[in-house]
Formats: sequence, C-alpha cells, structure tokens
Amino acid sequence: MRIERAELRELSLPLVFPFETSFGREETKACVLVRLYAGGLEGWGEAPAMAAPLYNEETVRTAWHVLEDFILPLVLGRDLHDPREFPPLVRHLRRHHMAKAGVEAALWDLYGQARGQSLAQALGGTRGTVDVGVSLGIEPSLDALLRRVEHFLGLGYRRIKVKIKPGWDVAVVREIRRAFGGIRLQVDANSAYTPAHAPLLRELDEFDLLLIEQPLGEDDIVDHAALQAQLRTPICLDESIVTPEDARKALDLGACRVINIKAARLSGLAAGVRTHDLCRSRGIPVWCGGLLETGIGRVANLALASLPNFLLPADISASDRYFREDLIDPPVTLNPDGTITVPQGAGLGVAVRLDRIERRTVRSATFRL
Ligand code: OSB
Ligand code: MG
Repeated sequence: MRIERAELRELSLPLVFPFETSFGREETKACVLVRLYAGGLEGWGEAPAMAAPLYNEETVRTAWHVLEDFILPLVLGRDLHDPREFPPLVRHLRRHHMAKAGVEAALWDLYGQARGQSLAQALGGTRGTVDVGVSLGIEPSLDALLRRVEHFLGLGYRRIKVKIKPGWDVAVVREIRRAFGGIRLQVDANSAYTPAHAPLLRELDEFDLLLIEQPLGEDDIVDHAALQAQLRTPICLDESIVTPEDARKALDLGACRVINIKAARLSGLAAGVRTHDLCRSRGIPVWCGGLLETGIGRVANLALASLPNFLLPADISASDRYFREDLIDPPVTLNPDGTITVPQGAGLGVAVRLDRIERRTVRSATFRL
C-alpha cells in the first residue's frame, strides 16, 4: 500500500461530564486525528494528546508539529505492506509516542480494510466481547461521587475505578465500600503520592481493591518496587510504562503486579501487543486503559483488549459516557452483561462521521509528497 496523502485534524469536543484527576480537570476533549489515503482506501487513527502536557509530555500542538515535520514525511509516498514496518521507520525519533500511535493506528485500519480483516483479528484478538468498567473523576463532594457510582452501576458497568489524590482517598474508598459492598473497585492516583505516603497507601489494603494504579512518579519504578513490597494490593503501572522494555524492567524489579496497556502511551498497537505478550509469558494480567478517546481511538482500544491476556475490565466505556455525539457509527454501547462487543467489520469496523468531525475540527491540513 502506497501512502498517497495524509490529513491531520485537531479536534475539540465537549465532554458530557467534566473529568478531574490529580493532575487537572478537563471539560473538553482535544486530540489529533490522522487520516491516511492509500489505493482508494482511507484509514483513521487518533493521537489522544491533550491540550496540556499533564498526563505525559505531549500536547495536541507537539503531536501536530512532530507529525507534520518528522513522521508524515517518512510515510508519504512510501509503500507499507504491514503496519509493523512503521515503528522501525520512526524509532530514531525520541518519544512522541501518541503522535506515532496516531499514524500507526491509521495504518492498521488500512491494513485491515485491504485484507478484509477486522483490527481485532489482525492483532490476534480472541474474544468477541470485552469486559469493561468506568473511570470516575474527582468530584466536588463525596455525595456527588456516590451518585455517579450508583448511576454507572445501574447502567450495568461491572467495575468502578475512582481517581484519588491526597485528601481524596481512604475515606472515599471506605464510603464506596459501605454504600455498594463487594463491587469490583480500583483506584488511580496518576502519580499524586510520594514514598512518604506509604503508611496512608497501606490503609487501602483493607478494602480489597483490584489494584492501585500509578501511585508514585511516572519516572520511578524503583520506589514503586519498594512500595509494592509493603502493600498487599497489587500496584498497576500506567504512566511509568512507555515501552515493552519498561514493562520487563518493572516486572524484574517487582514494581507492579498488573500493567495497564494503552497503545497510545506505548507508541502504538504493535507495542501494545508486545507488552501484552511479555506480561502473558510472565503470568502478569493486563487490562486496557483509556485516554478519553473519541470513538476512533476507542474501537482500536477495543480490538486490542480482545487479546487473551487482557484479564481485568477495561477503561473503555460507551460513547455516551464521554460525548453526546461520538465520531463513529454505530456508537460504542454497553451490553446488558457489562461487556462491549468488538466490531467485526474490516479495519476499525465502524463508519466515521465526517459531518461531526468537521464540526469539531479546529485546525486541519493535508500533506502529500
Ligand atoms: O490515568 O487512566 C488514566 C483519562 C485521561 C488521562 C489518564 C487516564 C484517564 C482515565 C480515563 O482514567 C479512562 C477512559 O475512560 O478513557
Ligand atoms: Mg491511569
């Protein structure tokens, strides 16, 4: 497949509900969409960078810059038979994983369409539905959060994740347990704690959480290892794992017992699969995280989450948990049993709603050789 033309679009979409984590509050979702044209087909990918460098170092503007000036020139006019040929082409460009992942996802979409294969099949997925949960932000009051938990359990979500930070942690978890009993529950700190918080984090051990996600610094697997040795609850790393090699080192050190896989953080779906395979070979369960993706990024996450070692519920919720109008048709919906069905059509397996994309585009440009 010769990549004939590329289009970038920066989008800004209102979220149906503001999302607050220990690093900040988002009311609108930003991202860069990548559209690649090859042999009469078009493939779509999402670079889920945010407006500010709060989750990782990227922003929509750095993603755009690196895509326009460094990544797209390496793929335009090139014949790529398999998306796995792409990571070696950009390996010399340090980091900018979300920017790379946006192009790689569009290549996977093209590849699936050209072969008449779903993305899930192309990646080695083995299940038709994925067990999912919902990730809930920090709320103005505990009551407001409890109402949110009740709402999403009522919709059928079978696992709740809540964001924590110092001052919004043990009491919050205690109240959720009191109100909702033995639901599947986990917490995500997005690096809000330091090793000095170990005694406080140990208090969480009494609540039977599935895991504690990324309590310490994103660059610190050493302190995570020391903390894991003091906790009964599994630590799950998110921000700290940006390559499959990071996963190996974290597991060698005992820094975590679970890994959250986000293809965009790892530079693409192929790196996501490699991280999955490594964890599988070591008996370490993984689950698919999310970055408030639009439907375009979310169906790619669903395909990845259909691989066999994704053993814990994914942070992949239905379209209406994020957006009033998602960018795909049909939108992502929750099945009554708390799962989401993996699209079976070729490539992403859903139609892209260009009219809605157009309405939410704040900047666009086309590139050719
Ligand atoms: O840490 O998992 C995270 C959203 C944005 C940035 C980081 C994270 C998250 C989520 C939401 O927890 C997951 C989702 O529903 O997409
Ligand atoms: Mg996280």
